[in-house]
Amino acid sequence: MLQVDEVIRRRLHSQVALVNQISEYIVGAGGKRIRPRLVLLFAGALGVEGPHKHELAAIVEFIHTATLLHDDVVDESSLRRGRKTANALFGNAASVLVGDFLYSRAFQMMVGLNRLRVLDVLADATNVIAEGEVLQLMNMHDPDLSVDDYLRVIRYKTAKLFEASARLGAVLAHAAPAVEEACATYGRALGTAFQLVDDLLDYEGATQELGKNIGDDLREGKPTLPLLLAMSRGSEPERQLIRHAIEQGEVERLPDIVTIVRRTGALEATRHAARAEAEQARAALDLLPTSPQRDALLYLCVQSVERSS
Ligand code: GRG
Repeated sequence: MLQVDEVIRRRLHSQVALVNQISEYIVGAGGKRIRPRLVLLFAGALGVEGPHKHELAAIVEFIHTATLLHDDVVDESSLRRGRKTANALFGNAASVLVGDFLYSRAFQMMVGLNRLRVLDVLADATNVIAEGEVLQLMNMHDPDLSVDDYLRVIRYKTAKLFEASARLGAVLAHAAPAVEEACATYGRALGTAFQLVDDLLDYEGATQELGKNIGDDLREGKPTLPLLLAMSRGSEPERQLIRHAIEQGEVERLPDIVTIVRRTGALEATRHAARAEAEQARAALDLLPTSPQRDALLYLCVQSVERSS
């Protein structure tokens, strides 16, 4: 990961001062770096040597960072990674445009790898991520969203980049198709678990620990699984309160809604769904030879679900 950091620093550079300022601001805030870790761990588990894996890991982190910059504009978020968001500090236009810079820099770097398959995987993944965001936009303020439609959004907007990161480790290793699919399955399931937990932490977490504001999802009228489950388990007045809050994007009654979500066991049920996904991810690793990297991937299954930030 130190080598990935070095690639990130080197490749962030631009002749344009504001590009450097904003990209260093968001990248400098850190982040968990899970997606690049997946590239390195799968590549390492399958015996890949050399610098290409560090370049590829930096590429997925750039794409991830571009999506965060765009997402915070779309969601009008003010806190990310424990700091003011780039849009809050530099404005929406600068944030979107520096997101574009990072996104296109990632594609420049992909071309440098000279592997059409890498371009293929990431062109598809980024297209699906964008579709996921549009689907989510269409679902806003809809308290009647089905659980299946909710799951589709999180598979597109979050799990797809996890899947691509894991798959690319196998692509670099020229792995057999069955092994590549097992890696992709791991990434998809882990990414789904990760987003389920992300959604529950919006009601369970503490702003300070999370580094972002709790209740943001409700403020935007996002019908996430904790709310969908609380509506199906709550009393009629509780259901009506949540319906109204989703429709209006209203956080005035957030404390009451948090109480309902907790009392109905919706958070525990969401974590349970995340554990089931993590179990699928774990099972996909059976096809990989034993190695320290495989052990780390097993550990990630637990950590992604039991995390509190
Ligand atoms: C630029 C390809 C492209 C698309 C733009 C706005 C948008 C379309 C996509 C947003 C997708 C998105 C932000 C999904 C949420 C994924 C998610 C869980 C982000 C948080 O990931 P962490 O917790 O973040 O890994 P850190 O800060 O740790 O890096």
